[in-house]
Amino acid sequence: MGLFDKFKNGLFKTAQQLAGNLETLLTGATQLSNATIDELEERLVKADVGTATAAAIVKEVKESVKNEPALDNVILANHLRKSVLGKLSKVHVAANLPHPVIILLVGVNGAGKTTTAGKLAARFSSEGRKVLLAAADTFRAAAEEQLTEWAGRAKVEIVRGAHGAAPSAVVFDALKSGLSHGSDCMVVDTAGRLHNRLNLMEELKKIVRVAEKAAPGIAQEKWLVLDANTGQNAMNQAKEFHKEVGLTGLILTKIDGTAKGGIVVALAVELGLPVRYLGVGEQVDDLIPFDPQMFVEALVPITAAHSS
Ligand SMILES: Nc1nc2c(ncn2[C@@H]2O[C@H](COP(=O)(O)OP(=O)(O)OP(=O)(O)O)[C@@H](O)[C@H]2O)c(=O)[nH]1
Ligand SMILES: [Mg+2]
Repeated sequence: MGLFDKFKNGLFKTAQQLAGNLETLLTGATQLSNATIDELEERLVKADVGTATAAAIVKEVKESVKNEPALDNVILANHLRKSVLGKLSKVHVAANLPHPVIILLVGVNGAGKTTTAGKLAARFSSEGRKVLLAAADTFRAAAEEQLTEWAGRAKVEIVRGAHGAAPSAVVFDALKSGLSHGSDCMVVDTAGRLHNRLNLMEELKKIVRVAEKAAPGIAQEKWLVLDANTGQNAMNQAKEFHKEVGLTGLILTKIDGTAKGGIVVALAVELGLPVRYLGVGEQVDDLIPFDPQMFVEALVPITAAHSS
């Protein structure tokens, strides 16, 4: 399946809810009425774009369609795409990462960290990198087993600690071992933690410090893994994690199962953090590098808007 099809499939539910029916929005009118504007804003909010960002988008669309002599669904869809794209492009960064790089995956319980660690390992390995997985979720024995299975699937090395070992100690050993064996991409899976649990956030900060000590001068990415179904609480999670460890990116998982994929836009705009990847399923290749252009094209499908 091509990359754009993955965006389309992953965002299908959100697109249906947001724009799948643009023709019912315009109902043959060639101008945007206030009622239509309100309806568009409501759809954006329902897709979890967030009230402030939704308001900003409709304001822009309203302005930009003013000069259209004969508005139709296709033109409206294009203006909507352009507005969302403008916002996403501002915070987007290119996907290439330095060699070597450490990627720390953090987030609340069940967000998809371990699955994402496995998918990333497979992706980077297929790109020719020497990848190492670090099993720093020592909280549950099953977590290490789960990551070990992913290491097998991705055919990459894994470093695990003794059960109950301090996660920062596992990270230290893993990074030291990775660097001495020439790994150029070390992906660290951490235990799920609630953003408001102080002791767990302290533990995370310690992991970051220890990683800096074990691999001084090596680029460290800190990506927050978020379940796209979380709703606006995702914003609180992201703000807290960002405040504590200084995030460098976001990964939104389970996009495939939600009609609320607009949260991607809300997070990028309100936090100014780049979205790195989207998780669109449970299989190893169900992780797509974020591309703002493909994202908006999948989010606001033109074909669906054609039929009026
Ligand atoms: N549909 C879908 N399911 C996903 C995706 N990513 C992860 N999952 C599923 O979500 C569940 C939780 O994933 P994990 O990777 O174990 O989450 P975690 O953040 O490591 O969880 P803890 O370690 O318990 O905090 C699993 O059943 C995954 O298969 C995705 O992009 N799409
Ligand atoms: Mg996990």
